[in-house]
Amino acid sequence: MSSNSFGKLFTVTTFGESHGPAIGCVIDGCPPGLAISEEEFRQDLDRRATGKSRHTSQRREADEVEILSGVYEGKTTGTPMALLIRNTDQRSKDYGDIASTFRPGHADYTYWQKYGIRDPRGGGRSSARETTMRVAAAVVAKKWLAERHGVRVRGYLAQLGNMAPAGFDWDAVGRNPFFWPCEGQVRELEKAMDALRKSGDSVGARVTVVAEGVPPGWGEPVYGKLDGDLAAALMSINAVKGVEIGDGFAAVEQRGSEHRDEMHLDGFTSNHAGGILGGISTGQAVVASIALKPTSSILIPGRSINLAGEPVDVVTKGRHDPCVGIRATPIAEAMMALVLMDHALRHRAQCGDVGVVAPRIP
Ligand code: EPS
Repeated sequence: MSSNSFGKLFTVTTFGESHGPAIGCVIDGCPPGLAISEEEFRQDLDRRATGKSRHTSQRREADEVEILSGVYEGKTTGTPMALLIRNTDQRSKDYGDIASTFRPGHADYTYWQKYGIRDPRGGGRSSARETTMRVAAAVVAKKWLAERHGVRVRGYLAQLGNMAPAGFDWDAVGRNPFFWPCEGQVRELEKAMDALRKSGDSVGARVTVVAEGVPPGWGEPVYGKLDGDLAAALMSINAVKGVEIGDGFAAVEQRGSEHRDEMHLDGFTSNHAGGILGGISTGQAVVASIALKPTSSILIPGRSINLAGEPVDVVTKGRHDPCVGIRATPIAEAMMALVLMDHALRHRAQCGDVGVVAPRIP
């Protein structure tokens, strides 16, 4: 089976299942000389992890990264970096019933139809546990992008069900378990999530991710557009059903005179394009949003079928997230960073000699 790798020059391959002994990734193409230690993975892995608040899955994983290769005396060597995280808190008995039924709205059914065999424990390969390794790989990418280009990638929860932020403060995002940019609403979110959890149901969410400091020129027309690669990378995150770049679908109702970002020698007047024109970065912030569906593993019985082809009611036991979007912010940041890293190297390979071309809008 292929398609567990992505990127052309900064290539990430992930492997592992939610209830297997370990998950891991191999990063190939990391530039040599980047200082990196196992401790540096801690912060982002903790931001993404389960069991950090009552509003997410209560599975408790240590998520300790072991660097198996590609680093010598604290620096990347340019050879493949293998990262490993051992699974320690699997509770596979929760999935006893799922082995012979299909959760409505879950990949259970399509994996079965495709392969004729599946690991039902914790969703196996289709589990959001896999995103741990994306976040780990992106720690390397984020560090290189920041050091080499001053790029900063950060995200926030832009909608939870029908609730939208009433204000915006980047500093607030890191101070609550929702990655919510308006501190005054956190209590309200907690109440909504408590009620949702008690009801046994789930809800969708929207996450926005912003990369500042991206220079103009990254992205390759026509089949390697920066927005095309970003859309594919973001869409590959579990539960994602929609991706927008910049104004996205709001552009449908806009006029050209409104949507275009006017240029002055001292800056752009707006950023409806989300920092990408013709598949190439403009130098403005790259902005993307994702829509995440409500978790399909819920306590409310749903009609389905079993392996014997009989109608059944399915109730999912286990330690599930009532809103997967709550933990998706670091994952979306990771996918943005990995795509940018790949494109930074691709731009350097083909156009590194072009240098800065005048005029340039700051
Ligand atoms: C998940 C189901 C839960 C989550 C898991 C994602 O797993 P389990 O049923 O095994 O407890 O805890 O998330 C993680 C373990 C993680 O690290 O993100 C699912 O069905 O996708």
